[in-house]
Amino acid sequence: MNSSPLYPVQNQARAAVSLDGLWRFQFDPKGEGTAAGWPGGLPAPISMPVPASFSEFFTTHEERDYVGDFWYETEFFLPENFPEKVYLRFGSVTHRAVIYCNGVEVARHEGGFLPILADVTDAANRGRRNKLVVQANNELSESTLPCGTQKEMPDGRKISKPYFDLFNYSGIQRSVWLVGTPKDAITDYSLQYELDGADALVRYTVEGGGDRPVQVFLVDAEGNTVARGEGKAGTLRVEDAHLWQVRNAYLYRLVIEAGEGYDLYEEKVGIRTVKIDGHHILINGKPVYLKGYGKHEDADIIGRGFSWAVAKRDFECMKWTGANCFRTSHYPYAEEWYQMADEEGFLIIDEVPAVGMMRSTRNFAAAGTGQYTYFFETPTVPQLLENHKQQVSEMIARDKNHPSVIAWSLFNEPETTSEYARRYFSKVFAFARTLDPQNRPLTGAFEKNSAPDKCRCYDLCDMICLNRYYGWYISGGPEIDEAEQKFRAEMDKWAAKKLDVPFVFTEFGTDTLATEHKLPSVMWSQEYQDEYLSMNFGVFDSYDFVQGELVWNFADFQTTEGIMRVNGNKKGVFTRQRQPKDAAFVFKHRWEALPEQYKGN
Ligand code: GCB
Repeated sequence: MNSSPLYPVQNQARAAVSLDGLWRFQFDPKGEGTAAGWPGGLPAPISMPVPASFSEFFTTHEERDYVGDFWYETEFFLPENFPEKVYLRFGSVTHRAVIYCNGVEVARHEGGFLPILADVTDAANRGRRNKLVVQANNELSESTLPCGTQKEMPDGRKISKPYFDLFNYSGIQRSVWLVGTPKDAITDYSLQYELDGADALVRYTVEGGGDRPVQVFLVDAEGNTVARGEGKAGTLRVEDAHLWQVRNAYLYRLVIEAGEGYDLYEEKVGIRTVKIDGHHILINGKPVYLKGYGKHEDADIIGRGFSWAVAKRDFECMKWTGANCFRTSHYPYAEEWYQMADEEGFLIIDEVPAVGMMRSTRNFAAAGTGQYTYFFETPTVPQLLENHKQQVSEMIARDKNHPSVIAWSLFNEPETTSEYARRYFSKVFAFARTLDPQNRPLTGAFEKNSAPDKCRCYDLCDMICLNRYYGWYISGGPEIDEAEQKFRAEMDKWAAKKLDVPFVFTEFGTDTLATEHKLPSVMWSQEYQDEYLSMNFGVFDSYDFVQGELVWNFADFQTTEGIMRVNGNKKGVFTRQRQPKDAAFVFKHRWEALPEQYKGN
């Protein structure tokens, strides 16, 4: 049960109490908290909102850019009549955590973007207030995901040196729940779909519930039970099934009961199939062209903290441009994003935090030089592989039942040109292939050195995702015609390989300041962003095997400081405040006009 991936629900058998709110917080730069007894309570805490990244609240460099151990603390009341098993569930703690309840260690977890479940049935006291303390740490290394390092400054202070282009936001960035379940709770379920004429077959398996009889009900949007199954595995036939369609979602409610009301779990599910067929991505047997964004969880003040309000605005902006898809670059997002995508009929390429697998502070810069950094040749690799596999398995366990998830991205821009990389990723892919009951396509995003004649890993993928910046990092501004020639030369090489798989552009874009206009255009102006886009569209439209375009990025976002970043990455189609740049209108115009099954025949 400690690893149940199920999202908390509240019903007659279960309790779910939100612990979000104002917690207490303390930095521990010398890492002395554990020895000093902090698991039992923090000596000099300040207040800290949960969920949120801690960085954006502070007014000093030392606090905003803090690297090392830091602690959170709160209390929770556990009612006498709470269900028998009691858990704390953190949507995530970035990047690693040890959880203490009343001074007793109840869980530890590596990885900052997936849930932590801590069994506190024994450690927590009923009818009393209980102390909850979290020791967190946000250091980066080459054996954990995402990859990076830190630098020690002359005064002993550490600063973060990510090998990736996003600010190393940390903290309790997602919701925390106190969860109660019966002792033999339902711990997991999986679904597989097959269409049979107008009907759908829904194969299910259920875990947990002890020896109690299990019943499964599928309830339609009007509340009618349309199918019922008995036992921990079975097949439901849904007559005249109402399919979950792209940007036209229909959700049923799956209700699982163990014993006579002993445990009850329910969640919204969508009936749809996903398949790759040659160059096409098929949803319910019909080709779909992916239109949308690489995103980040990133906003003013809350940093990478989850906010329903920000998510709502983002979906409204994405829908307004006619998008149908986004990639959770470069880490699994808060679960609520997937719930909203399920409701809105959005497609998600779900990505593990395998970013920075190239030795460079910001891998886009290394990509420019083309220098080999021996990343997969070092002694840290076995540990990194273990962590990578762990996060792939936790991500697929968490997200497998969302109809919105159509593919798993197992990396972003690693160094893929060596035999070492091939060996490494062969293991990651072989492992991932054993995990998803729906066998969704596996992919990863390749940067420009993963060229058709150099990459050793592209054939591991069911769908090839390319991040390309011809006209920005390569031959930008007045050289844009040359950029197009180089771009087409690369695409011709891919075409010559006659690979029978879809290609999707998971990144392309230009940094653009929302304040800059210039005629004729210059790089960084809104006019240049538009010209760059129309050159890119021309290339995409020339190759049938290109089956999607996810622009980088949905919105401007925070990064580490550097000469190529103006208070962050400005490749947003929207500003960080989610207002449109001119490019948003360009996308709206194009995507609304593209036929639903563009390049589908
Ligand atoms: C990339 C990375 C992404 C960066 C982007 C950029 O290739 O995947 O994380 O933010 O380029 O803007 O340079």
